[in-house]
Amino acid sequence: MKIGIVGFSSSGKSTVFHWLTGDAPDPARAQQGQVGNPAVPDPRLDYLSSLFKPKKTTATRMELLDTPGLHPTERRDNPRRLAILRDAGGLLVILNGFSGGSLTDELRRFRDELIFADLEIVTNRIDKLKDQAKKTKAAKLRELDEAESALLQRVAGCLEKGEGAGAAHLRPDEEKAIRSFQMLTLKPELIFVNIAEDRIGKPLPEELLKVAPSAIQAPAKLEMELAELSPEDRQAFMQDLNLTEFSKDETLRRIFHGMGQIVFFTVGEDECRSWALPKGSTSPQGAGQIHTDLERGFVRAEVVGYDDFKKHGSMKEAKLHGVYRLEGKTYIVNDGDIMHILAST
Ligand SMILES: Nc1nc2c(ncn2[C@@H]2O[C@H](COP(=O)(O)OP(=O)(O)OP(=O)(O)O)[C@@H](O)[C@H]2O)c(=O)[nH]1
Ligand SMILES: [Mg+2]
Repeated sequence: MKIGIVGFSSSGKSTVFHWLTGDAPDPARAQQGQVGNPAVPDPRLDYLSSLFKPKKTTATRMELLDTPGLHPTERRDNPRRLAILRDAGGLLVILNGFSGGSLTDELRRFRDELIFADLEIVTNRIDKLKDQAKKTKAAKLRELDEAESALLQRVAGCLEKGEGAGAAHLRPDEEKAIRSFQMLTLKPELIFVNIAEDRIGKPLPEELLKVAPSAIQAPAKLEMELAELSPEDRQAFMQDLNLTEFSKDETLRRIFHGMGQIVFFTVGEDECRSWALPKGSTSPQGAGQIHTDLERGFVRAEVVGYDDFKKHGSMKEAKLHGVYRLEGKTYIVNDGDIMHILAST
């Protein structure tokens, strides 16, 4: 899944990108967006790997896209800048927590930019449909255009009120009908506050948590500098700064799950591996992540939850205690499931 790192200019997007991916931002690629692919660290995969001792352990990766910042005052160009996010699966919004401005205000202004960009797309389409209506003679086609137009008017109404398209409470079929517009305000969003050192260990302001309950924070610049030190020096610095845990792994996990993704595992002597899957997916869709043939020929999945497996310590014990089970096509995969797909290919 591609996750866009977004925000106003100089909020620290490239610093966060550098920290999380280990790739230095390349000015030559700043305008079209730079891509990095960090693995999603998971202690559960480490445990499985220590047990099965496979030849290879592979963690699922996510795709982070560093994007050019939005201009806070000259807003006319912002929809064009946001266009590179249209095919992203989610947004990681970076707020500047080191310059002393109001975070809530910054987030509100940023969301307004997304709304504005979506509104531009929707109104352009409505205008086009109006033009088309004048020319279209076939009644059936006109009906279709009118239905689309009515739906878009509803969405535009929300956007004009300063709400995201989600406020239109679209039915699944309606959401499908407007999917091709790749609306920014419908994408999963996670707020990351890039804090200064003096905010370490302090909670985020209540006011911000009211509008972004799952917001996370980290001192990205400091964390990045620490990552470049030797382990001993790092330990000493972290003690001085009251930093208890190196938060990169945790941050990557929060981003991954914040985008509505879960992982399931496959295990064996050859390979232990984590796979990404959108929350709510069925077992054949999970199989499809491994190979399209496995989705097409899906018969059943053998499934055991990670916690159940760990409690019993082996597949054999898990089977004896009835927690290792067979599931069919309608099974909804849980985060941490260990799966073995049975397929006819
Ligand atoms: N003090 C402090 N400075 C930071 C922090 N994060 C970033 N900066 C500085 O802020 C400036 C902008 O950081 P970038 O990471 O380039 O910001 P950006 O959002 O990528 O900026 P644009 O791509 O131009 O929109 C740089 O000079 C950074 O060194 C931080 O946590 N604390
Ligand atoms: Mg940048």
